[in-house]
Amino acid sequence: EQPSAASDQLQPLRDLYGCGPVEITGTRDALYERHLTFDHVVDVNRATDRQQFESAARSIRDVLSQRWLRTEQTYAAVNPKRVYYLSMEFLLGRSFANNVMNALLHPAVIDMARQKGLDVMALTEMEPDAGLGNGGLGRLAACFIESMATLQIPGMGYGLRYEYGIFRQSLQDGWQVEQPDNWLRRPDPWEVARIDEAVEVRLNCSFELQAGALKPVFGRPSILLGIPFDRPVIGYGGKTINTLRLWAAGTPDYFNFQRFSRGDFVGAFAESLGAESLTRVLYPDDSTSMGQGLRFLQEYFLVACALSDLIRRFRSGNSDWNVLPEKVAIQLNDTHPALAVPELMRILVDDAGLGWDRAWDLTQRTLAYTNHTLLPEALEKWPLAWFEAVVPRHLDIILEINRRLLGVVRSRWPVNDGRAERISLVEEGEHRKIRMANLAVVGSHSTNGVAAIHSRLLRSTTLRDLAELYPDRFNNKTNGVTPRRWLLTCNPGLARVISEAIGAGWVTDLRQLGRLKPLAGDPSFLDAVFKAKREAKVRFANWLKSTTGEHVDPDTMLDCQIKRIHEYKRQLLNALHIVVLYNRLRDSRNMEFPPRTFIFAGKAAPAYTLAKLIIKFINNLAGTVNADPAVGGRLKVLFLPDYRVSLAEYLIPASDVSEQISTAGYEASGTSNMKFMMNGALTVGTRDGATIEMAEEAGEENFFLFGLSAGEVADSRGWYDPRWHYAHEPETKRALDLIASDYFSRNEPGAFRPICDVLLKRDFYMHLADLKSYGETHEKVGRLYADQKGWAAKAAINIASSGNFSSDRTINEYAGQIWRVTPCPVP
Ligand code: T68
Repeated sequence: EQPSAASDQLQPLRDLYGCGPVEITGTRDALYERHLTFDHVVDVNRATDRQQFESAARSIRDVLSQRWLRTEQTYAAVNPKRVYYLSMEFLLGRSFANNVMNALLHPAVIDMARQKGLDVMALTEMEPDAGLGNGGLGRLAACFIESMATLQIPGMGYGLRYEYGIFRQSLQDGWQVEQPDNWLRRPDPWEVARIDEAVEVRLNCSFELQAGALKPVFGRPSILLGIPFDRPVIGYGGKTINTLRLWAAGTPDYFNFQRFSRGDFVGAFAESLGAESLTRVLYPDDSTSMGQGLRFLQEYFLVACALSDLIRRFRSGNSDWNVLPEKVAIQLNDTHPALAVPELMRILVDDAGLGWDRAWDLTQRTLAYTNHTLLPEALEKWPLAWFEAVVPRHLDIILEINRRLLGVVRSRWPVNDGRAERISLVEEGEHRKIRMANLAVVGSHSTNGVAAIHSRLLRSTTLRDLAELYPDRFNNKTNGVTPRRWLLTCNPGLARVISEAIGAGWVTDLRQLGRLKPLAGDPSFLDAVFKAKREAKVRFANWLKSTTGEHVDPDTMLDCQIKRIHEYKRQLLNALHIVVLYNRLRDSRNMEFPPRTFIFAGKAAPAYTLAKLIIKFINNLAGTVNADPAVGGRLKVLFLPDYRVSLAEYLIPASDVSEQISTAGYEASGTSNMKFMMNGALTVGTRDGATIEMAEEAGEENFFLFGLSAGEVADSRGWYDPRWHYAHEPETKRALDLIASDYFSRNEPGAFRPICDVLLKRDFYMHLADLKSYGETHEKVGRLYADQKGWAAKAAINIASSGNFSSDRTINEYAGQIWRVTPCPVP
């Protein structure tokens, strides 16, 4: 049942394995059964879905093992420049379908499933999401390592092997409830533990468990073990298989031998248990730096493990320290791994014995930094006292960097206008702090933002003084997403329509989607696009029904806002507009109105009280609207619990409308915006992040842009008054009055008071300023949706214009302009 284009895609597989060392045909069935029999010791016919999944995944890994080995052997032999992507988060989601697809084993798996009567869908549902990230930043890291493998770039990801990923969200009475995500409860079939490659991390403190919590004990030096767990990262076509190396904290055997031999058996264990909890859990905050000591330790642990590992690899192929920047590029995903600056300096000065200037030059030329936010509350600043307690040598190094830095600044700008204080790595005050963003900019050769507007604002506002000091360092790399996961695998119907029209080359060269543009006037193509959308909607509706019991009508317009819950992302603007629509529908029963389903999904940081109240509000709104007969099924609101990668993979292909409505100037880039565009949704959005560039590609006439620009937001800060809108816009007033009247909180009087207060007293994110134009834009959306052909044509133009937003394009830019690495094909 594969289209001819897809069977062409098999040719590389035949080339690869046909005469290679792995004989797939004939042995692959045996692989699967062997795993059931020998790993699980279970009758093949009585295996559970989970056992089937584990065995299938293990047999896929078996097929890939030699290629994975060969990749590393090739790098070791060729000694190319390598890239290391350091990130506290890799939001991988599930791996099964994508590994099968990228290895081109799709037909083989379908074949085998048919023979053995396996339900591949049921089997893939057995894999838990690897939720090792909060949102965009972590998912970007996952897309980037996939693109590096596809582009045959010698790249490696370094992260932490959290035992618990992002919490699982459920709803109780409309409120978010967090549950631990014990994703490793059952063995993960993809990972390989490499105990032999463990590294030591030296700290000036040790750990103790006090009342179940990890507490550092200062002044007592200790050694931790970093144990690497490797996961294969399969490039499309299966030629290159790179590695994602995740570190788990452990204790060396000899760790507390003395205490142990003194007879304090239990005490010795308590300490080792303490150390091991370092990588227990991912911090669930995506937009504030919570300033937790344990997080600081996690960040240092990642940096120390990664640098020790990559320097060991570098030394095994190179004897001259001076070639470090020609052989190694290290990308810092936000400031979270910014301790790499003093750590690399420490290695070069203390361990390698280089002089300061030499070490500093090598450090800067090796490191590069990506910024992901303009929100001041997200910028990391760590107490100087913690450096002193945990990594005192690193503090010395940072202070020496700062002394030299301020010398340069003062000689260039002799007039004291506060510039040196702003640039300083140290924020003065009662509790002195180290500014991690300043450290990252100063200690690297490149600082990039993640969309054009974001990079511009970084230069002109947040990092202005540093940009004036180092103008050549600042650059932009607009984000992208991998089309393998976010189109080919998650939307097979649309992928087939595209491949039938222009061939399958788009899978690794997304720009080719541009060739669809002339087809936006071709009725048979538009019909095929429409059918693929309808098919994806039915698939999503069935999946939702079977997993949550919730009903979605595929004949309604699916309008989605799925992302972390945050004031700046303005889920409240969407909700207010729904209240406006609700009021209109109650007023007139025979208003022209295409039936709409508004879908929300997203997690709130557990300590972000207002974000949690926003979730509660959306759920109460849904309860009222969905039950009101006056609405007559024309409006439905759903908040889907536990937003995660695998949910997005079902929902995005099914969506008609993508909500990208952040206050202009606050969303660094956005990446779900790109996924929706590739899957043929139309965007309702502000001129923010990468949405601006997407609209430029598609033409504004094919986008629904509205609201204040970033400049207008900044300019109106001084005089903006939300009450003006309340007083002058009747629908705005009516919506807010309805909320304040407890109409949506009859059993919880006053529950939404804080929301009304936020909107009417300050409205920092300017919801009310944009509500009117948002509503007008949605009226245009409704009118176009009634015209099925007109809608399909715009959807097709959007798909055809999304080619720039592949992470392959982004990675090519990083590789050429920042890392200066070239592909290293594996023979
Ligand atoms: C996101 N940032 C940006 N941060 O909000 C988004 N932060 O605009 C952008 O597209 C994306 O990064 C990729 O560049 C985040 O996702 C975090 O998740 C985060 C996590 C911990 C601490 C701070």
